[in-house]
Amino acid sequence: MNVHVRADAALPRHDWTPAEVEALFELPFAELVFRAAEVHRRWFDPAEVQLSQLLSVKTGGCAENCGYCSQSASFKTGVAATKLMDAETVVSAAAEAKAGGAQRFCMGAAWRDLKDRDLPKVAAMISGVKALGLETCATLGMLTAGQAQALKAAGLDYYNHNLDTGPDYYSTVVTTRTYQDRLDTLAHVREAGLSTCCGGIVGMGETRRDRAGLLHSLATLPAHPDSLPINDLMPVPGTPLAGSDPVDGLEFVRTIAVARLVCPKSVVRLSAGREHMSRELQALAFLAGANSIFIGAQLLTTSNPDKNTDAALLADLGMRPMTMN
Ligand code: SAM
Ligand code: DTB
Ligand code: SF4
Repeated sequence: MNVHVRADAALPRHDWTPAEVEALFELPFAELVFRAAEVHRRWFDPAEVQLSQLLSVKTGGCAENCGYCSQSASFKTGVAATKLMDAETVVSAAAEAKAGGAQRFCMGAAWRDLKDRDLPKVAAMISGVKALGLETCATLGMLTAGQAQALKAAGLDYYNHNLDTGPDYYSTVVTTRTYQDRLDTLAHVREAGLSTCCGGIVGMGETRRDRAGLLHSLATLPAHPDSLPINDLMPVPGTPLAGSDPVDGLEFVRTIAVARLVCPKSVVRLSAGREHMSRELQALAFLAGANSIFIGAQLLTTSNPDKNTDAALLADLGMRPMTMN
């Protein structure tokens, strides 16, 4: 392989075929991780990691039936439904997150779609968080084009809306919405000028082909996601997918590496699931191109490594918070 071929391999492409993405998964592990690490270095400082923190601003009682989710009203998971938090409560949680080192604050609501009646309160929390000097992210379910514009006007930087899995496995995971519904909201988000955060989950009983299908869908979007979260399923008792066979750690790292290769400029987040990963597995994921994590001991409803555990991990790996533009 000469230098020119390597440089080309790092350029973003939107014409990936499913077979090409599957072929990357089939590479010998060390070759795959090496290629991903090379591409990672072309666009990023590999010692830098972007730090986001989540808050569930409206928990539970959701009308969708996503088979992995603790917050669906369809499953008995013991997660109590709450009302939408007040903006002041959210802003003070964001201030704490900032003091703890978070760079981006992500507000999640267990909604199928955003209702216009909730927009003023959501806009107030977004502008309050933005005024703290944090990047803002929200994940509120489906949006209309007008709602995406209103969120942008309120100071929203990122909108998270995951494709979750490959198109062929989607209807096994959720039946109350379609892949196309997700793609439509993502189009509204992009057209409003918001940055996109879009990825998926592994460990839901899907095949490698489905994982490749997810990454193929992401890599062939009109614009690659700005942030690309790869979640390892947090199994929640009471949800249909809680008993799925866990994905092997090396296969998880392969998924991160392929994400890095097919979306070279995306910030790939080693997202949910770090709680049950060894330090060594997380280190491999960083080597394979992950450069973002959620910090804080709570994700939305499930747990995440605490502050001291993560501080020690990043110090031992010689990693530091990503420089912000
Ligand atoms: N209701 C909105 C939606 O679904 O778009 C926003 C919140 S939802 C909880 C955000 C994302 O979290 C989901 O798309 C899914 O990818 C991820 N997620 C939810 N439950 C999870 C779990 N148990 N393990 C891993 N990821 C999960
Ligand atoms: C994403 O991809 N993962 C985050 C965020 N986007 C909203 C959510 C993870 C949730 C894990 C399960 C829970 O805590 O309920
Ligand atoms: Fe609702 Fe989002 Fe959970 Fe699906 S993932 S049940 S849409 S909160």
